[in-house]
Amino acid sequence: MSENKENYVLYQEQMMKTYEQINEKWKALSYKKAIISLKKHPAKISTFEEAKSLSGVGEKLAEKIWEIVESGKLRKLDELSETEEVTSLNTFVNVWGAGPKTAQTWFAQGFRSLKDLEEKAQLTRCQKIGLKYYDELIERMERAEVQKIESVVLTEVNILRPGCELVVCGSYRRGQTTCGDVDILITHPDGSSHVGLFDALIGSLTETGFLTDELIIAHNGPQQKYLGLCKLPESKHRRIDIIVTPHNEFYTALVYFTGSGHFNRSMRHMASKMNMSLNEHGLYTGVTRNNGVKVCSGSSLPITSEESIFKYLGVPFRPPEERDY
Ligand code: DCP
Ligand code: MG
Ligand code: MN
Repeated sequence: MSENKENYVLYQEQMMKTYEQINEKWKALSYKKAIISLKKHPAKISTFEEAKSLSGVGEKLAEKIWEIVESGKLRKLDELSETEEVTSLNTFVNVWGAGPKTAQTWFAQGFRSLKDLEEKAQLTRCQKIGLKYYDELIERMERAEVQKIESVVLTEVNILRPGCELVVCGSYRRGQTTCGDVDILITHPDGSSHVGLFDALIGSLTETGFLTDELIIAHNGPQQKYLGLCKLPESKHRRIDIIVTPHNEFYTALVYFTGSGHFNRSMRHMASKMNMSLNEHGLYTGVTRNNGVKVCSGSSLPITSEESIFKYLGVPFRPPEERDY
């Protein structure tokens, strides 16, 4: 498999995603098969026959691959992207609280625009918030703004519980130049002083008007999670996620919350191959699975740093900036 993806692989991937989006499962699947063959193929496609000879690639797909090789474009993809269905679905999935399924349902109900949703759709409480701030939330923010938001939260944490540790995770920690939201992880190194902090913190940050809209508050084992919106006086509404964790789960929570999602999946996959299991709460050994289903949850390993997680998994340490895929 080559490192640089050929154009024809990229375009075929876009075709697959577009067909998935509009629920054309069979078409999506045929692209998926072709992509697998193309990736396995050792050489660049240089003739139409070569494309056609690949397993899973029939006449029609071969023509598309050949069109991309020859012209660098795929008209069908451009056509599809301009359809009302694809443009509506792309708009709808960006409403916070709506996924691909909801977007498809809205389209099937005849809705085409945000105005349609506002006037006619049955929206959940979260989706209403998502719609209200649609234009603001679609924008990513600069790192400098993330830092300002961090300092507002840190100041409050220091007032409520001096000695807490606070880390901004997510795309910010991975070094991206812009961030979709602010992901804040908080713990207290003494192992117990985090108790009660979550409610107090969310309470006072809401009272000051910094937190403007609550989306979800979740209890995830001993970790507490706030998903909502915040706003600096000079700026737009931004998405913020705050997790408070006991210190014994801090490093696994840190790896989880730093991501990327793809990186997390590959770490979990490596763990499962070693009869271990990794999640935001811990790393467990001696895990037994039956057809991928956990039968015995194993025992949790002592984790004292991010490095120790990599070590147990037998993989070289990767700093956050190298976890961006
Ligand atoms: N995460 C995960 N699985 C999920 C959701 C999140 O593993 N279903 C982890 C990995 C993410 C991290 O949490 O990197 C933060 O989630 P975000 O949705 O905030 O994603 P990012 O911060 O990576 O990107 P963005 O800049 O879009 O916020
Ligand atoms: Mg984020
Ligand atoms: Mn987030």
